[in-house]
Amino acid sequence: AAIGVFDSGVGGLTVLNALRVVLPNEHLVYLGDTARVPYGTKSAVSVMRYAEQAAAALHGRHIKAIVIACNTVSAMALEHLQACYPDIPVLGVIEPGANAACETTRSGHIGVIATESTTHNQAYQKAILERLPAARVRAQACSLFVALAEEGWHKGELVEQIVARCLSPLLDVESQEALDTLVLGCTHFPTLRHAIKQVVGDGICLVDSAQTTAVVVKQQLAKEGLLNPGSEPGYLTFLVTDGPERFARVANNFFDETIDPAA
Ligand code: DGN
Repeated sequence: AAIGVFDSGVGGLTVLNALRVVLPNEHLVYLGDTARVPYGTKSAVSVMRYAEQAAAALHGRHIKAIVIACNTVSAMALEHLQACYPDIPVLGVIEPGANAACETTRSGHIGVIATESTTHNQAYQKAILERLPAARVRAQACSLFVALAEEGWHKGELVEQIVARCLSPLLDVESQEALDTLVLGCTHFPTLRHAIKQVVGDGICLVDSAQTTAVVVKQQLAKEGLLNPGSEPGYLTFLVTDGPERFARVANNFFDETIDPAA
């Protein structure tokens, strides 16, 4: 059986990339809810309903696990989906990201950048403080990065200027302690990693929740005896709720393999 992966659109492809590297023999079915993206500015009630529908569509394909490859959905609907599907592992991106941040930080001063909904919901802040009660977490919504990433504006002077402007409330060291760790708490942000690193400098470690999630998925499948025993490369299936051509085109900015819009 395959692993079902879903996101509001193309962003979850950064998680899919990481899953391909860590689990090359697993079959993966990716669902992008392109008809309703972005989720990052929608209410919790709507995100919950969208998540239920996406998970039901994947579950109908007899998958063995669900990976919520979206920070906004993980923040709002992880527990709900786990309760809906107690028969299979349902994993999100927030806990692995929060864990990695706690392992990375030395000073305990952690920044989180995400969509408006994720920062407002405080899921990262809560998950980090549960593990590291002495941590000081500052979160900043950077919704503009989503548009930059989708347009393929990943680096260069102009992108760095925008990144610097958006991150300035987190980086202002006159009025607060300097951060030593910054969590990329939105699926789109790993594509801007280079520009973000240029702006924050060497003193701040970036934590990519896509990478850490893939490792946790592997550990969980191994624990439950669900890993594919074969050594053949796993197949990829893509499902979208709207605009397969646009999905395939924008996916080039996120995914290391080429997607055939007709497939
Ligand atoms: N996938 C969303 C997230 O990780 O929060 C970002 C895209 C969106 O829906 N705005």
